[in-house]
Amino acid sequence: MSYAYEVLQKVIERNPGEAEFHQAVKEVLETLEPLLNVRRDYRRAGILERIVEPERQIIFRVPWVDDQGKVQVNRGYRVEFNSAIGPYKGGLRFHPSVNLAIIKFLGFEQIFKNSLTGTPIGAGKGGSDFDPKGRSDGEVMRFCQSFMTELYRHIGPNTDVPAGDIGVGSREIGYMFGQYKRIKNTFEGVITGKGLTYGGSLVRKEATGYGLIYLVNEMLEDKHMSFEGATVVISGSGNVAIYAAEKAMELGAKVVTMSDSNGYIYDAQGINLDTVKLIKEVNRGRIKEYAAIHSTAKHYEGYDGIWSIPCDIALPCATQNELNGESAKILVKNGCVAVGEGANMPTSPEAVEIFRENKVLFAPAKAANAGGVATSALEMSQNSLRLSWSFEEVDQKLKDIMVSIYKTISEVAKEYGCEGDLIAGANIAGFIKVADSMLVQGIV
Ligand code: NDP
Ligand code: 2IT
Repeated sequence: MSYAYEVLQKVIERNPGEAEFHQAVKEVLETLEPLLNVRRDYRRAGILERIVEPERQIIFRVPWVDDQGKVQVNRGYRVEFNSAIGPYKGGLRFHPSVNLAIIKFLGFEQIFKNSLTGTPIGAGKGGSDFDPKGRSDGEVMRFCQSFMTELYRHIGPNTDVPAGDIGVGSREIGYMFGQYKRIKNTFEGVITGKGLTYGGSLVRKEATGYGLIYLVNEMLEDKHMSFEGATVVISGSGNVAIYAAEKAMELGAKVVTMSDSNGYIYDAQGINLDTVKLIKEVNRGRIKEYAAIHSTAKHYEGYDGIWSIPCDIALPCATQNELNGESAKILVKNGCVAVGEGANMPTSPEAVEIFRENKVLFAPAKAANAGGVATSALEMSQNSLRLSWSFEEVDQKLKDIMVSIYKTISEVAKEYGCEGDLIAGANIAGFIKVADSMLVQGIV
């Protein structure tokens, strides 16, 4: 039995019911085989056994009072997965579906993603099953304050630096930062994605979406293709989706869809992003409202149908496993040539296999959406320096990082005998740096 397979079996036995975590671990371990065949030292040092076990997992009660005066209780999580190359770093997700399996899959993926950025950040993830949708600002503030009243003791600018993810944007970051500062009586860069007036970085808001397009653009150019004139299907209508659409349009693409958990809009003329920003960022509304404003668009219930819209490039930017095998077949049939994962693990294993068989270019999440956390690392640098870089400066650094990630993962894939397989390239390249750091730090 191979070392990777043995460890995977142990992970499944030891963490029953954690389907998303099993899925993420399986994908990584499977692709590491060519590396493990030449690096026998990893086995003796128990690197795999250690890397799949979080260094620390914190689960806590989050009580708060709603606008009716009723006490509500949510569950908070922070999984501090790996600190071999830097302080734990990764977002917080507030969504009713959040559970330990989801936070662990996200934290595990973060290890390799953060390593790929080339910045000194370890990996963590957290969040809560709290649903900010439909809650007043006051309720969101009281929830965030209660969440941070426990979380503050586990984090710090050199220990663990959270940020946003689904359901956590600038409003939530502001409330959490305020509470941390109040409890600790210290103004420090403990969280990223902060507002520009109190230590945030320019480009952080745009970074994940822009970074996705920078990386996919490199992948396309490698095959003498580009975004110019391409039809693009994007799912989601949150932070990642909006800024992916913005940059894709800037490069000459026509983005024809966006979605939320209720359904999707299709505008054959090309999406008007100002309208989307107004609906989602200003009014916190639903994507359905777009079709009432633009007569060229139609709204469809359910989110699977979005993948039946013909396109050249598909960018899933909503959530995990949103693109399944059936949808992948339809995309291929309709002539889709490239897929870039803006969300974390949005493509199911069956769908990945279909893209592989049909030679669809595939940019995996760990590389493709690393621009967000990379720019968080740039925010940390600016906080340490007590400086703020210009938009152009941060954007250029982000672009350089994404280009370098693409180069690294395609070269490493080639080096380990799987040319063109960017999933293997990303997993192997991300893994080596962390594993080698663990090797020399003793058994910890
Ligand atoms: P947002 O909360 O800003 O937006 C999330 C979007 O996805 C919304 O349109 C939301 O619709 C939709 N969505 C969420 N859950 C589901 C679901 N179960 N089914 C269908 N649609 C859903 O989050 P982000 O844009 O920040 O995050 C999107 C993805 O990108 C996530 O996978 C996240 O982990 C990943 N990511 C984010 C980074 C960041 O910097 N923000 C960095 C790297 C990755 P609705 O409003 O109906 O819930
Ligand atoms: O999945 C991710 O990389 C994020 N949500 C961003 C994490 C961060 O620390 O900026």
